[in-house]
Formats: sequence, C-alpha cells, structure tokens
Amino acid sequence: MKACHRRPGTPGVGKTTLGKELASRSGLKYVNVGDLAREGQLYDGYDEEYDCPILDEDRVVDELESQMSEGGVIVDYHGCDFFPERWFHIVFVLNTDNSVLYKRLETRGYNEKKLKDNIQCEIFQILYEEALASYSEEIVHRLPSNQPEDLEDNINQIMKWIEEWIKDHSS
Ligand code: DAT
Repeated sequence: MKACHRRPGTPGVGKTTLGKELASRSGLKYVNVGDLAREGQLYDGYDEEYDCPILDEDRVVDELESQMSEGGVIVDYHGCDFFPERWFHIVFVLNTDNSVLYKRLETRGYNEKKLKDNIQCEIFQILYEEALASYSEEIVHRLPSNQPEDLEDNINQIMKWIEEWIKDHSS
C-alpha cells in the first residue's frame, strides 16, 4: 500500500484533465501536488526500485496549509491519506477500466514494471480504499473516467455540487 501511493508517477486516470477543466469553469484554484513537489523539491530520499524521488509528505502539507485553510482549492494527487481531513469537503476517486488505462500508460512510455504496478494498484482499488479509510464515507465518491463523455458528466456533476455547497454555506 505504501509503495503504491509514494510513487509520483500518476496512473493516468484523468485527474489533471478533470481538475484543470473544473478550475477553469468554477473559478476555484487548482493545485497539482506532483508539480508542487517538483518545483519545491519536497522530497525525502530516492526510491531505487521505482526510480523516482520519495515525496516528503510533511513538507507538502506545510507548503499547502495556508491556502487550504483559506479554501476554494482543487487538489490533484493520486494519494490522499497524508492530508489533514479538515482540508476537504469532498473527495473524488477516478476509475478507469484496466484495458483503457493500460493503453494510456503505454502511450506515456511507462516501462513494464511501472505499468504492471499501476494496473495492479487499480485492480485492488487501493486508492479508493485509502480514501474511504482517510475521510468520512459520505464525502468519498467514485467517478468513471474512460471516455470523453465521462469527463463532461463528471464536470457537470461536480459543478452542481459546488453550486449547492456555495448556496448552503452563504448565509
Ligand atoms: P492523470 O492526471 O490522472 O495522470 P491525465 O489527466 O494526465 O491523468 O490524463 C491521462 C490521459 O488520458 C491524457 O492523455 C488525457 C486522457 N483522458 C483524461 N480523461 C479522459 C477521459 N474521460 N476520456 C478519455 N481520455 C481521457
């Protein structure tokens, strides 16, 4: 479980595509944790097996704390168990069928080991279970992310949720 969420190689389910499009339509801020870590070199050693730096989770949390307390932020990352629970009002876990995911990751030039591990990770729904274990069940939602229509549906659904949330919290 640990090895899976430590890897910065994102599984290609469409988080960045969805996150950026949502930010542009809703006016919320978008933060890509992988980019943030790279820019600030927020790493704690190197994982030889996966040939990638290991995320320094505490420094990532410190770095994000002030803007997360302000609110209105969409956070894009493949793991979520090291973020403070109070940061989030809703958590979405994107699901892509294995055959579709395999093709996307192959296009990205992932090697055989990285491909197998990421697909394995998806099969066991590790990230979904991690989200359920880290946040209240009612705020964790699974969304399909196989085809462009899914993206549009997901955006519309989340936009509705954002509008409702704003309505409920503006008194
Ligand atoms: P991630 O941020 O999870 O790594 P991404 O947003 O970079 O994923 O998307 C990976 C690739 O898949 C990219 O080429 C765009 C494509 N993609 C994203 N969402 C999709 C969808 N709903 N249908 C088809 N392709 C999608």
